[in-house]
Amino acid sequence: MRSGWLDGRKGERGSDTFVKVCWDEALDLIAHEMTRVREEHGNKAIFGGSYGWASAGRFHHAQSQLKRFLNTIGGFVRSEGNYSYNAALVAMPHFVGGGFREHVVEATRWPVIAEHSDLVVLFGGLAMRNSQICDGGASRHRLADNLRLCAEKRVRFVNLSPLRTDVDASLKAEWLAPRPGSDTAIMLALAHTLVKEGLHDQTFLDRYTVGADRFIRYLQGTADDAPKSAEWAAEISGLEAGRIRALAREMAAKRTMIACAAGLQRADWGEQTLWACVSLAAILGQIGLPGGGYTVGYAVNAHVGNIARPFPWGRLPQGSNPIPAFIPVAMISEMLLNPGATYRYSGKTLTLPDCRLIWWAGGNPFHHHQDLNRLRRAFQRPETVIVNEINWTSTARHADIVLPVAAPQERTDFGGGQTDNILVPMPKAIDPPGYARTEYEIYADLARRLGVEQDFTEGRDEEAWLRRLWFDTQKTADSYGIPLPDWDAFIAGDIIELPDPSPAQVFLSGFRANPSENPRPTPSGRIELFSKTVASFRLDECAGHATWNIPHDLSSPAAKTYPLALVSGQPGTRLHSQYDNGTLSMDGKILDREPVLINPADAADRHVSDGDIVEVFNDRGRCLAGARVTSEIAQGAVFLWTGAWYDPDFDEPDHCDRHGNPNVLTHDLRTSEFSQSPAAHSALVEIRRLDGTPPRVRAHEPPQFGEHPDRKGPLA
Ligand SMILES: Nc1nc2c(c(=O)[nH]1)N[C@H]1C(S)=C(S)[C@@H](COP(=O)(O)OP(=O)(O)OC[C@H]3O[C@@H](n4cnc5c(=O)[nH]c(N)nc54)[C@H](O)[C@@H]3O)O[C@H]1N2
Ligand SMILES: Nc1nc2c(c(=O)[nH]1)N[C@H]1C(S)=C(S)[C@@H](COP(=O)(O)OP(=O)(O)OC[C@H]3O[C@@H](n4cnc5c(=O)[nH]c(N)nc54)[C@H](O)[C@@H]3O)O[C@H]1N2
Ligand SMILES: [Mo]
Repeated sequence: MRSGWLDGRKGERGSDTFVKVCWDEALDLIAHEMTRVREEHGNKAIFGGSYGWASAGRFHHAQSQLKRFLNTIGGFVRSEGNYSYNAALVAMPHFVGGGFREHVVEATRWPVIAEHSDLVVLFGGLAMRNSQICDGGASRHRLADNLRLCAEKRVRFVNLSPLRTDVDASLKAEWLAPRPGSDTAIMLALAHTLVKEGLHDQTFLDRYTVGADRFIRYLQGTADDAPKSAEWAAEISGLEAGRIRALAREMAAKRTMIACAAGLQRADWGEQTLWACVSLAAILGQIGLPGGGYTVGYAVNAHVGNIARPFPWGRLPQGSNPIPAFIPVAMISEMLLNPGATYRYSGKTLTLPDCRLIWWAGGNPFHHHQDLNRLRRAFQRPETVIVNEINWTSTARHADIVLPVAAPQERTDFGGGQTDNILVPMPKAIDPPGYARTEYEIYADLARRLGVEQDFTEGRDEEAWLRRLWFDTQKTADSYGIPLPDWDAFIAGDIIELPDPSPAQVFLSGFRANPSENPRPTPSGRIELFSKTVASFRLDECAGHATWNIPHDLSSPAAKTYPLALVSGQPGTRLHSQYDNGTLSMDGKILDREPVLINPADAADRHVSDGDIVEVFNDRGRCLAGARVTSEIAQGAVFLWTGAWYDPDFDEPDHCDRHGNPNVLTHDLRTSEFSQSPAAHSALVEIRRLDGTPPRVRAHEPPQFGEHPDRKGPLA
């Protein structure tokens, strides 16, 4: 427990000392505090959004356990969406219709691309490092094999990305490096060229879309006198106009797949990039054809375009949440700093809830959220912060109560990735070390103190729950004609591989074959290049069709002071911040700092050499990182991986992060009022060589426990 919380001191989260207390005392205090908050403010003052990836396992999944517990005591304020593709979740239903998660699951398979595509145009590359994982588990890595098929068939790849290595070398992709954040302009210019040269597919537009005329008028610049021509986009992106025009012609002449990385919508006006991508694909007219059309999110995990889950796995019932209040997931700082304020989201005007108690399990907001210095200020506001962790992360450091919980190796469970076809027995390998307990046990004990034990446990211990979840899985499998062994045989045995339900899937082929029988779930039943619904939102920066806007940092006066575009993608050596303290991640660091990739020309301008420690900074914050000078990164851009544990130096006025977490530099303005999504990829920075000895990185050090005069009881 944080010493200051026990003494009623606020304002010191992140820098305070901790004391050890025994489980009984901790749970008594939590029960007392939860009762107080609920009596004084109601359950609507408890925030249990608790975003994060946690670990694999169908039963012990951290968020599911927390949400079930909080629902048992009357509900909580939740969060909606994710950090991965939130703009797509909110915006794409308006112009393509349907949930975005299904889009990813229904993506055209790579073997189909190998067979039918001539050209794959990759906006944001196809990062092999990102395809190592999936939520809930990735059992086999299939992308490399599937790309080998593409190489054998001589499919041509064009990689538009700040990083050459965003595409596997075996594909021999042509590398174009537009300025980060300029993709929407390039997509619009490709569409403009197609229309101008009569290469667009009017039959497709007439049959499958609405609003093409409005969009085409925007492309032609009828209203704003700014044709979205190749020259116009060349100015914005730094690509040559001739190259953009030639690419448009090539796309029209060949069977072309347009692939947009999810990362591109994690940026200012990310919704517009998606809409521009869909609109460009519609104008090209190949949507629904084998190897043609578009996909958003290849390489967002191991499975997109590679495999799917044959049927849904059993899951822990979470109960129901009677509290209607929620926040879009990336509005966490906004909520804590401005309770009661109104904001726009998906066409609605909503109010930020007033949360007094935060409980976080299975996520690391002090890694994942943008503008960490702002998040630090926001985290001083609530009355109590509880964090369950298996590691002493920066989020644990910012809590009042840290509950040490069992890791996946320390509990029995079974694994099944959200989009995987393999079920994995996960028998416990060792007992939880130290005083750690499973989250289920903790909530069950707390539920007893709050008088709802039976509601939470339903009379089951962990093993009884596992048998029940496996039984549910078996029953569903049965209805698909797939026999599964019983629990005892499964947990003692090997993984179970199930058949791929849709190996030759082509995205939107049903819609193309018969649009009246398979209409899109949009108001018109078609793909909407102009949406009356979105136009009715009256957003300044979106007139109801894909629109180009200048990113915030670029249009600010500080753009001259901070000329380098910061890209902060996912790390190849870990999952986000998980196991940053492990050897694989540590081996990739430079003098214990996260590497920042910088082009030789940019490095020379700043007298930076490979291996130097540098300061990366802007008006929002500063961090230290290790310079990796490489021509794999475009000039004008720098790449700092996410996930180095945030390590603020409180002796420095700007709380410089000693370790290299990009989120001290990113902004928290979000994509736009359309979807309020995280916009991590839109930040400008400057870099200078650090003179003098860099301070020691302390992020991975365990806590130093202080003495607390009132708490000398034995640990139990
Ligand atoms: N700048 C920038 N920021 C980004 C992104 C970006 O592109 N750029 N990407 C964003 C994206 S897409 C995402 S998804 C987020 C990821 O953000 P997070 O999902 O928050 O990141 P993780 O490091 O996976 O955090 C999971 C935490 O859960 C803990 N944990 C693991 N298992 C358990 C368990 O069983 N119980 C409990 N209680 N805890 C457990 C781990 O120790 C770890 O601290 O980051 C986002 N942040
Ligand atoms: N090893 C590993 N794999 C992971 C994760 C991890 O932490 N570790 N995290 C997983 C998660 S939760 C997610 S959501 C996915 C994310 O998957 P993505 O969203 O696809 O990944 P990012 O790394 O954010 O971005 C992909 C690439 O886009 C490029 N890019 C960035 N900005 C721009 C731009 O403005 N224009 C263009 N053209 N390109 C740009 C970058 O070079 C980057 O490599 O990855 C998943 N895979
Ligand atoms: Mo993500």
